[in-house]
Amino acid sequence: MMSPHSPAKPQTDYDAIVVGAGFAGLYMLHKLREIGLSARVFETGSDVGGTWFWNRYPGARCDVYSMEYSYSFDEQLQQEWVWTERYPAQPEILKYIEHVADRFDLRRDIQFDTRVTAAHFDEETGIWLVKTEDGTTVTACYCIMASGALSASRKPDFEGLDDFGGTWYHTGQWPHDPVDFTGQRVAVIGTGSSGIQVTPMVAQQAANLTVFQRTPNFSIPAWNYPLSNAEQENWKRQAAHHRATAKASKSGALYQYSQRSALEVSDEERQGEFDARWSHGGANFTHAFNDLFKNKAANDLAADYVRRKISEIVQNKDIAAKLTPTDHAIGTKRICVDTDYYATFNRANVALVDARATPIQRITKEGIETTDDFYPVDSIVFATGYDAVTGALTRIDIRGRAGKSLKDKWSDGPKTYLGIMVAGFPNLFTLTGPGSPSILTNVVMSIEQHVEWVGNCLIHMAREELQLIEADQQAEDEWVEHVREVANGTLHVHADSWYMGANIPGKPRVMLPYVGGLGVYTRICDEVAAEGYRGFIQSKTA
Ligand code: N01
Repeated sequence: MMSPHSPAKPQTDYDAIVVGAGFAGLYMLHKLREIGLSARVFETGSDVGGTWFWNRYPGARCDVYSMEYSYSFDEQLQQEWVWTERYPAQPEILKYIEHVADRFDLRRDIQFDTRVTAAHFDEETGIWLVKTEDGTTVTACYCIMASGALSASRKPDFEGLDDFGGTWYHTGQWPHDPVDFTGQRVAVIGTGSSGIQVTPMVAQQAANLTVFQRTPNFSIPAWNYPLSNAEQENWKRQAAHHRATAKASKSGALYQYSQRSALEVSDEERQGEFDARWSHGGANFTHAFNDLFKNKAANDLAADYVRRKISEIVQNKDIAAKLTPTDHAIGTKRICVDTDYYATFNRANVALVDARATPIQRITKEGIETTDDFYPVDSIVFATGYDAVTGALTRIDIRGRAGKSLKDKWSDGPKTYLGIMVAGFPNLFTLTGPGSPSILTNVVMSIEQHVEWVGNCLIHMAREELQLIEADQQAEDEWVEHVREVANGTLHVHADSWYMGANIPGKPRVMLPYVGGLGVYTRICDEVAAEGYRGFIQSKTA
């Protein structure tokens, strides 16, 4: 605990403004209260939840186990909450987040239905002026961005969409009332994690469904199941151990990380390992050997295994061939986890269009026109993804010293120190920002690490009577170079993925998250703090 009014602090409306009330913003608010700071959270949505507030599409489900995709900071919360399935569905995650908001009485400091449009640093006073859509400006010492890595949804600018006579949806902005596709002709555009989840669900309702696929993706079955009390209680008994193991791991999750190369084992052993991982389900598959992300020959063996599975599941040979990924190494685009995705293409009411061979030209009043055909539809589901990691930040007019905008600073790729602060932007924190492990991990663990690091940093500032903390330019340059170097040692950099910014026309081609792993990253952050916040400029006055 510290005094909320350390002598270094100027007069402001709040000590801290937090942008976003998802997993990150809620824990940040709780942490700020705990250390005695006043805070206001601004949230665009009408309630808490962030990603899980918006992604209400049928089939929306997390691909990290429910027991792990939850906060660990409060033991009672962790012990009391009961999950019902191995992988939690969106309504259950949202219910959990709402429960957390109630339990810690968080809503009273959150202003909903409020979009932040600008955040400007005033060099003279050393405070942040944060502006919301209704024109209000509030001031704070600290501006903490908890705006999410996958929150700036992206609907490609298809010509003619405004003329479409039916209804269209984006998976990331799904209506609150359930959508009924019964009897309809429906198109799903996009076959990433969202498209792969929504497709089997829509197929069960629609009269016919046409999936427009530009790039086939690798997907591993989830084999979701109801969690038994015994499994859950057993996990909870060992929660402390499980959480510590997850936090020290590469992905912040309890995968079985193999120590063997795929190239050093016999064909039988390799087959056995892949079979076991496939039957187990989920992203654990990509950890079957320790070189799948680094060595193309090793990766090809895993990719070929999944390709064979697709050809076994999908009955029509032409459709199976179209669904088979060939242009990227498995895992270098985010691996998908599905329930019945490939098998859905065996249904008589489902068709697949290769939107790379015959791209979508325009949308008309009646449907979708490709270069060689026309598809009449009543509804379109855009599962076309996000301006990931940086989009939610650059859509806000954030300005640091000398009025320099973050968007301009990042015009040739995001630059941060540790993914959490930016040179020239004092007292601005970016939770799970670019250059941190964020969405390459079980993001709740990454969020907890960031929130706790920021909390300790603010305690340090109060103790030292500091007004400002800011990434040093050289430290930032070195971190950016380190992030680049680690990424270049992996196959990730060869894929046209959203990790690489490749899904947004004109976005610089940079590996956005830090690939070094959560455990390694946490150690680096802890060392930096232990060395008196090495690489940060700290000042007592503005
Ligand atoms: O988005 P995506 P997402 N014409 O960017 C296609 C997390 N998540 O919402 O690959 C035709 O992955 C695009 O094609 P291409 C998870 O981290 C997790 O599915 O660019 N198609 C691609 O197929 C995930 O990775 C969960 O060639 C067009 C698709 O749209 C991240 O969110 C569930 C197109 C976009 O795929 C984003 O996933 C859901 C065009 N003009 C999401 N433009 C779970 O936990 C784009 N596409 C399970």
